[in-house]
Amino acid sequence: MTLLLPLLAALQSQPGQEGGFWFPVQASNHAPFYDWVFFFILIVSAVFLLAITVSAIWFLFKYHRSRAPEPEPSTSHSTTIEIVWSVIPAFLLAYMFWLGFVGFMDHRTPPADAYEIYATGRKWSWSFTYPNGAESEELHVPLDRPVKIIMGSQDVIHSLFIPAFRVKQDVVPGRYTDLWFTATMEGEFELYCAEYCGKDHSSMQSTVFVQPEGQFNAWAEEAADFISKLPPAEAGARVFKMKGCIACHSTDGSVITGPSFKGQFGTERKLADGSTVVMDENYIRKSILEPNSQVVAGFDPVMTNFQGQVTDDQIRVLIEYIKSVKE
Ligand code: HEC
Ligand SMILES: [Cu+2]
Repeated sequence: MTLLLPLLAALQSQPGQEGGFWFPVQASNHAPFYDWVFFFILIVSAVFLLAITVSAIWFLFKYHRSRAPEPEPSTSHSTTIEIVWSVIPAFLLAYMFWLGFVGFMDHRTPPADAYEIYATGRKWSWSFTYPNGAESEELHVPLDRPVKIIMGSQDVIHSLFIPAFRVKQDVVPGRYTDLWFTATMEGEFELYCAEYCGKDHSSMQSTVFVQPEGQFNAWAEEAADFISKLPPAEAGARVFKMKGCIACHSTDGSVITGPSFKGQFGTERKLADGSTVVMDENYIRKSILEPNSQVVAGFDPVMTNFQGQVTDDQIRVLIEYIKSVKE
């Protein structure tokens, strides 16, 4: 063990460092313990692998038939060796199980006073909702305070993964899952979807911002009522990003999964059922709340259903934003 500890320390990333040989920075309460368990199991396994392989190869030569053509029939066994090689690994395995069990229980049990944030996964973006009603497409959390993320999906299975915090949990439609952590380092960290969820899965990334509690609260306050503070079209641009419309609709004329909105307001379009309709306020509202009721010709009916996911105020500023993207 005394030999292993310096080796463990060298492989692990240390607090305040840019990350270790294999892992990113340890930026949450979970990270140091999980990394330690990982490397402990890895090194113990490597030691046994080496010992077993080397002795197997050595015995291959030592007991080759050419050297001992007539094996001693009296060769029996050694009780001492058998006990040693059963009891020591048994204790090691029990210890590994114990580490895993303690870590798992801790991982599954958020502190009762944790700050709660709702996360929504959908093709192909994230949305986070805070207790004061603020919403953002990036995750903002206070430093040194337990945070519980309660997660749901609007469509398929996603998975929320923050490598620097060592947390990952599936996000499943029709039920809530959760995870918790205490961010222990100020800064920006990467956040990914870790479950293949369709065409643009690889762009379903975001950022975690960790700020001291005061700064975090100021941010949350500002984010909660930007709709009443900004001009409608500007507020709409933020809602457009926040709700993930931007993953499927461009405003520069390029077609992604859905039509672009550049210069579209007030123009006519053909629907898949052969009828035509003018893009006005009611059409946009209906497109958001019942996307499959009027499918634009030439597109697949794959738009997320935003019924219950956007407020009237948000729809109002979205309409103003779509009006504002002209040629
Ligand atoms: C998963 C991809 C996806 C997302 C996310 C998405 N849409 Fe769509 N949207 C589509 C597709 C595909 C169509 C065309 C087919 C149809 O009409 O249903 C469409 C059609 C529309 C239309 C009609 C466009 C036209 O030219 O007639 C509007 C308006 C619209 N979406 C608004 C929104 C808004 C607002 C959001 C965000 C709240 C959003 N969409 C999010 C895929 C998406
Ligand atoms: Cu995803």
